[in-house]
Amino acid sequence: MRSAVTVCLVPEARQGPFVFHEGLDAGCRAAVELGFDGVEIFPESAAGFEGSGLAHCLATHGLTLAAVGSGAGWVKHKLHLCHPEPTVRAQAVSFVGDLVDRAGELGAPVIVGSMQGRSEGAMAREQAIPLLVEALHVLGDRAARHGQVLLYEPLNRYETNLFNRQADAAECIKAHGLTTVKLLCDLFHMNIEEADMPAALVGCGDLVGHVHWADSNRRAIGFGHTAVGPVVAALARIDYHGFLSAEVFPDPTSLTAARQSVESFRAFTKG
Ligand code: LER
Ligand code: MN
Repeated sequence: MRSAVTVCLVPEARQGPFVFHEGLDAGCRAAVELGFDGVEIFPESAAGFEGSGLAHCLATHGLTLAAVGSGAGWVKHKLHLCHPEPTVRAQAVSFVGDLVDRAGELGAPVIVGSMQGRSEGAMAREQAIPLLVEALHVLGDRAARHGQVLLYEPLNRYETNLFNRQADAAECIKAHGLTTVKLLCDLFHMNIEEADMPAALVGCGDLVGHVHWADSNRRAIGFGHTAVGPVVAALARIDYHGFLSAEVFPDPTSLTAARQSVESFRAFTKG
């Protein structure tokens, strides 16, 4: 397993669960100094991302791009994939799709987390799920053109009413032949929704494509009360070799959260 840390490039997400907020170069430099293997970037859009000098920055620092978040489409533009308005849904697919292409060129997968949206108003959940599935097909196929998967992230009940538990999302992925989609298992969301986090991970098996390395209170692992040993043992049991990516609040500071994240990564993975 490999370690990663989040770098947020979106000022509107300053209060969000991301470790570094001081720009790409500062985030990459800190990640390297602390010994992370990779960074997970939360960019404003594909366009901003393209001009950000990310490829150069990664090469300079010898870092891997672990994944790219697409949530700015929601945070900045209120787009999502299950919106009642077809034009807004199309804009959401286009926003994520452009990121899939840019991230794909850099060898990384894109995350559909907040951009999945939720069913509300006249949009019943039974209508929203097929819209989500259709979008995952389109975006997953686009990722596959770059040799990547698309990462779908079940969120806790306060953020979506589409899929909250890993097993339900896995069932949907299998039932609809979404072969280019894998799960992002965020330990913060799982702590809220799963009865047994290790069992949930084992149940997903090779559908686990990425992990958000966050404690029960969304602080760095070790600053909350999740029993992480059995979680990491479950990941080892399913032969997970992907990233444990720290998507946590910069609490008490970015540096302390980052250091705690990488130290807990080493302690639990013996990495
Ligand atoms: C949102 O709560 C989250 O976990 C993010 O990774 C979604 O983009
Ligand atoms: Mn997450």
